[in-house]
Amino acid sequence: MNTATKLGVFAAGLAVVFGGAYAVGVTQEDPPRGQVAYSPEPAHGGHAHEETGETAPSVPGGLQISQDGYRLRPATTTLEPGKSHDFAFHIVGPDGKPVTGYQVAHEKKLHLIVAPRDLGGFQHLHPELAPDGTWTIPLALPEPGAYRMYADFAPEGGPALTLGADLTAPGDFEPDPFPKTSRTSTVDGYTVTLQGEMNPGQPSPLALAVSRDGTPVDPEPYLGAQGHLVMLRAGDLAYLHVHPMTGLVFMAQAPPEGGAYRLFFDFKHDGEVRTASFTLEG
Ligand SMILES: [Cu+2]
Repeated sequence: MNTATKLGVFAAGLAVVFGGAYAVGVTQEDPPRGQVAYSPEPAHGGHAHEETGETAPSVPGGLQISQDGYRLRPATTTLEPGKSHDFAFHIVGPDGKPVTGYQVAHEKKLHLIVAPRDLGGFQHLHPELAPDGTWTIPLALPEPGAYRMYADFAPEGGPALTLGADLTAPGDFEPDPFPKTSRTSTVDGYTVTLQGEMNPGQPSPLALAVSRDGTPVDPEPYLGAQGHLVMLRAGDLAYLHVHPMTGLVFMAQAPPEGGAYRLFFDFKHDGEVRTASFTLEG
């Protein structure tokens, strides 16, 4: 699909969702890392064959600990629950050495996401990079259980990748059931609603709205947009990329096979970042 077609699909999708109100005058924001603002293949590891119109089977991000010559190497994967640890990891490059040069995307060189495998929680962190390529961050796994960490980054001169690894907080735990479909989330007195459908295999515009005490709230700029949306798939915790479009509209791409997804929306207001969460199927 060429870019014009993609934009057409995007505009059509918005027209369906928003009754045409947004279909005119939508502009794409400057895409990070020089990629198109929306691409039908996963930005992380997918290989589209534009010249033939065929798309090879692609794997979403976050499912592999190594890919395209790069390997995620946590210094430890077992953390005592409920306690802050100085968590460290490396990204090892094709030369076998820790990567020290990274491209900036969404204002950071690397985004670290940590979520329990039942998706009943979410942390979005920005570790510090030492000159030798060591990433460090204080990290607490709140409760006993199995967790997934995601490193979302692009090395200088390399591909955008999301590598994933399991972390464990030892102890007895009861997994939470996967939350039912929900489009409204409340956090610290804020109500966040999500509009839009997850269309399998199609670019799916999703629009968020934030309010407090019934009054709309305009989130402050955060990570180069009006918020940051992450989508994790139920069942395997695939990390599915979502691109900011304009304002509080994001473009998600759900795999054609369908599935259930947990979405985590970070927004900033009164100087503090909060996370709203939703479940969508499609
Ligand atoms: Cu981040």
